[in-house]
Amino acid sequence: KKYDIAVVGATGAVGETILKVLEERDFPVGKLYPLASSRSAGKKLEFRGGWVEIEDLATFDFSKVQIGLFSPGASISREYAPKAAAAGCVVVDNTSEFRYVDDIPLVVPEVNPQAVAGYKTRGIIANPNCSTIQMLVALKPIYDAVGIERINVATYQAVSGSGKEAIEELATQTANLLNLKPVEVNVYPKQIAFNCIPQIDVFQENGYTKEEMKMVWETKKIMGDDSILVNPTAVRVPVFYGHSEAVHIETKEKITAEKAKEILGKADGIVLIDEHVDGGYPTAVTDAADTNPVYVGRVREDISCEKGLNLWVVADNVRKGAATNTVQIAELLIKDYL
Ligand code: A2P
Ligand code: 11C
Repeated sequence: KKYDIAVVGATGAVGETILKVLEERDFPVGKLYPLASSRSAGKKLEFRGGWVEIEDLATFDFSKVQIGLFSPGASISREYAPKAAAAGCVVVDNTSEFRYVDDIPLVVPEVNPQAVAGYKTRGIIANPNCSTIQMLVALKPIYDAVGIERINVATYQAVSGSGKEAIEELATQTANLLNLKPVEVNVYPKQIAFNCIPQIDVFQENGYTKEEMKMVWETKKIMGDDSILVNPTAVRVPVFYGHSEAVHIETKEKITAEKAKEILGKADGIVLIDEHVDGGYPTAVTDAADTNPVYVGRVREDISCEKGLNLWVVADNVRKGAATNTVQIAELLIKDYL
């Protein structure tokens, strides 16, 4: 059986990767409708060796498709995802718009695949934030084994998380600085080339940024456990693709690093790289970029805390953090529901 699919935001950093992942995973696509703004309508893009014309989201009839994979930005999803769902299209939405709505499921296939069933109420499934997805893929096997009380996490996030303009900003600033030219700052509040910025998304009333609070809210919802405490610091770094995270957890029962590695080494979606030698750990650029797994390394018992465990977690934010997770959700939908 084949499914007609709309990819909304098909010209964006995530949309383009969704198209690639659909091809790579041989998703049973019948007719593909790439949708974007009127600026892109009429242009063509390549899919499975042929050329497909981009259509204008504003005038698209969603009754023509069974599944819509959305990543056009929150305000556009707010307007069009409910319209698509009302036309009978099941929406998997990558934006933050619907993640905290009670009757809309928020799904990481390795963590809470059963939640997909909740799509029936509103016709929409939300895809979590990239930094939450990779952290929870890494922590779920440990949570299942010994429970987790508290997560302390510092992120090192790539510019591709902010879309194509940000990718260009890092490239241009870097080239200008190396050529002794002045830099222009547009996308980020400060220079990103050769720098680290401790702000991702807007500030909230409590002094945390929205990216940080997303990790708090989404962890509780996806794990189905309101008691998990999360203390995040989210930092933008001059990396193009791949978010890294230093994750420090306190478990309910003590787990040794050795046992944790044994469990992680067998878990779905995880590649464990953990040797105590130079380079015996994963990094964003050399391991994760342009691949689908979540990589874990530097697994250590916390020397300052009895039930503490430390991990280094890396994944391609545009793939597992967005496009791949979206396509995996669509795979669960067609396997069990559509
Ligand atoms: P377009 O290229 O036509 O502007 P990114 O996050 O990488 O910047 O990508 C955003 C994606 O969302 C692009 O595909 C972009 O299409 C699409 N998009 C932005 N605004 C709209 C809109 N008003 N209607 C439909 N698609 C939009
Ligand atoms: C970033 N996490 O790296 C953001 C990008 O909520 O889907 C994804 C924003 C979101 O900037």
